[in-house]
Amino acid sequence: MDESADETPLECLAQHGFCWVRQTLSSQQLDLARSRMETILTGGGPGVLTSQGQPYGVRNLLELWPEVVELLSDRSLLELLEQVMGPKVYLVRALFFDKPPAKSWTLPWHRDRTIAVANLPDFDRSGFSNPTRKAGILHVIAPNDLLSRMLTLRISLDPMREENGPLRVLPGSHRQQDGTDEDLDSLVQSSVLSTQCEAGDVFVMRPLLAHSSGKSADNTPLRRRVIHLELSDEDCPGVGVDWHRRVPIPM
Ligand SMILES: O=C(O)CCC(=O)C(=O)O
Repeated sequence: MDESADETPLECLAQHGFCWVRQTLSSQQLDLARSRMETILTGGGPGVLTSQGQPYGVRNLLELWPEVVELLSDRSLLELLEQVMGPKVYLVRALFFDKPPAKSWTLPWHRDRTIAVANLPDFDRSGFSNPTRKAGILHVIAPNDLLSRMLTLRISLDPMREENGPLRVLPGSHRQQDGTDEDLDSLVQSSVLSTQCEAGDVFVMRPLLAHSSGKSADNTPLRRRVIHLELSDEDCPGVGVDWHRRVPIPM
């Protein structure tokens, strides 16, 4: 299920719902990403998430830093994207998460089902549901057939260890996509995988892979910064619906 197993990244993604592409960022790209994120976090404004005055995330990163797409330049990563999605791939939403050492947070088991859209679909006929606004941007729950073809890339800007609140996943759960998030609690048995990586590694996952987020240890000095990029090969998410943002990935 990781590089030690006898599986290619492509096989791992199909079978388990995720794979790793290691060391995709140069040290200059890492420095740039960390410094851009610091400027955005300290600048505040719509989309910057705070808890007790401490910024810990950004919702609308594509508005604030559309050039984030330029971080996707590693050949093996782009080849994998092309193998999975074809020659035309769009970045359709970008988020950022930090876990500041003294202000860690957790998330329960869930699948990512919301996408950012420019206009409301015809809910009666389209398979979309639950419109909400997040940081002023329209979001809807998307149908499984769209979500199951999308990919999320999580670029780590710090090493991720057990002590700084790693992402946990249920391998293979992207194939049981009809269950509710409540059902996931019963699936959480011995199969939970706690992910670990170095700065610059990219975790490639299907949005319907069940995942949760652990809490950092009380005394850790480590932050845990992740740029989260959602990709689709669709020009628009459904008939009569447009993506809120759609940035082509230079392949
Ligand atoms: O970054 C994390 O640990 C979790 C984030 C998450 O669950 C999500 O993006 O849906």
